[in-house]
Amino acid sequence: MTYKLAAIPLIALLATTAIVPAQEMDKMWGTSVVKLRAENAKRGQLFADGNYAMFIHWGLYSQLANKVNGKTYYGIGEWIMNKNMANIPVAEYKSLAKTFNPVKFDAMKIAQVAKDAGMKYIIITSKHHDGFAMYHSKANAFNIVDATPFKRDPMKDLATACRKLGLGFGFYYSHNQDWTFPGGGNGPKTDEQGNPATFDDYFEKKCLPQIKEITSQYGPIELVWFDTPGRMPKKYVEELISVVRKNQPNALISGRAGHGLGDYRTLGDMEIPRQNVAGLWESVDTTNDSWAYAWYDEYWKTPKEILRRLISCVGRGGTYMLNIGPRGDGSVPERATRSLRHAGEWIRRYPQVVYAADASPWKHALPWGDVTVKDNKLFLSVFEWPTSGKLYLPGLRSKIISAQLLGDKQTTAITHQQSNGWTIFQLPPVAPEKLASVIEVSLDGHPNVDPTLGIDPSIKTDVLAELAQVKGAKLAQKHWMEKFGEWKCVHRVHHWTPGSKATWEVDVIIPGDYNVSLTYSGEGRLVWGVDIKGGEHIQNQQNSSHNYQTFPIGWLNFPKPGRYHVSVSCLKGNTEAASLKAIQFTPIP
Ligand code: FHN
Repeated sequence: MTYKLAAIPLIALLATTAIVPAQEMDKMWGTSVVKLRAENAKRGQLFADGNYAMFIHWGLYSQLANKVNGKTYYGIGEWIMNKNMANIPVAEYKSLAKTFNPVKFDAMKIAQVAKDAGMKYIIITSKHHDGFAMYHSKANAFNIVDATPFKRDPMKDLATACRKLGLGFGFYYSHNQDWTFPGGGNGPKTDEQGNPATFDDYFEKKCLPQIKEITSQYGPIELVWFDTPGRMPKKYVEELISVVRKNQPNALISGRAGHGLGDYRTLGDMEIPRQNVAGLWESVDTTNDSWAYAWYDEYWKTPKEILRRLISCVGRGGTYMLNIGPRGDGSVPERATRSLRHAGEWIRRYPQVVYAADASPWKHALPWGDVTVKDNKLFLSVFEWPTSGKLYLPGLRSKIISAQLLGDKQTTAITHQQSNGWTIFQLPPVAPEKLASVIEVSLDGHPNVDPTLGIDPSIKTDVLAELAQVKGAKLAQKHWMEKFGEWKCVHRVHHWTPGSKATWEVDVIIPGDYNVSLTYSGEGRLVWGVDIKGGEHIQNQQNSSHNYQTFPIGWLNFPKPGRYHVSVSCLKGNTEAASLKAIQFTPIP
């Protein structure tokens, strides 16, 4: 049988540089909320306890490293054969197998990097959209053992290495898309003899048998990570899931299996949520910009960025899976390893901040960092150390039993005081840690918090548009690609109409003037107004560009401590196109 791809086919969707509607992203990623069933939580013990995993994109495409016939293609490397990248014909792409010989692949070394990084399991591409199996598949000869000079199954080595080091192991599998097998999603429409091929052909001859293989040849695995279900009919997904359940009853299945049939939800690629997300979920991200190795891609995440993104995920209630893309020879780029290990050393000093930690009761990050929780303890990870010597924590209602600044060598008790519903911790002038310092706050019970946004009196407070109440304009998430396949997303307020506004309730501890700026994109000059309900109004004209940029608006006065409603309106210019991402308040010293 055949099935029709959507009105906006997946491939066209990925080719677009424009904003992609949220429903289409949902169809591509299958990110619609997965029902949290009790058994999911049980299966997901490693996932929920671990909170941090390694993703690996490695395949034939890694050999090309985004360069074909001397030309460099910018974007996600595993898509190199696609027509939006180098457009490599199927036969030509398949012949790459003849030269694929990853002699530098060292499974133990990779597993050790994951271990040193503090990751708890590894998920690797067993077959990506290109259809090449990175394991020994009896079902299809286009695989690393039968089609390459390497002739070995590196997945066996990696599964063994993970087990030796006490790491979980699992497979990525592209179940819908297969660009080289007749009938596969976005693949050839006819077989070698020119006969029409159907999705059924691909499913029965390749996909289903390969799922049986990867779930039966590598011992117990923790996870099967299906991807891009597109509009794959439900019956196929159900069949695959029943195979996984039968062969690996304890393995989790990613939400991208489709039709809400997975065990948990995977957010959009490279998406770190800004507000707490309920249920079992993960964010997937990569150490540079591409998933698979790309020779030019040297834009690495620093150890601090890795920790910030990891702790943001844990703080929002989820799990973080961070990708590396080994080279075609199997080696791993050193800069990725270095950043991962460096961040891992920090995690080893503060495991309680990350593993089995619960979401922040503030429900969003705070200006200086983030909060994670374990039982009656709060862990404040301070990424921006306040030079004022005071750390301001808004809205904590629970009684504090003790507060201490954790350190590698010593733990220092710190004092605190309460003022207008805020807790102010007295800190030494110099942070004990370079990446993030941790304050452990023990409470007399489970944390009780008022999550109202606080305006920090010592550092800049960035208040996101997605936390606003919006009237007369639209608040929606927007996804777009920076480079091909490099997804970005933002929640923004747009389509401003006369009288429309975005309003936040904020809590001020120290009254006075604050410098207000707005982060937005748009066309031409725009006039923005910022109001305090019952108080001051300021407005200003600034330019705009298609990229989100921050522009100053002016000073705004909060006359006394307490609660305020602050509103932003787009008053003049192309208000339809104006897209507000955030408002910032910077204290004036
Ligand atoms: O198309 C794939 C892409 O190549 C990569 O594997 C990512 C990882 O999440 N998943 C798909 C796009 O969302």
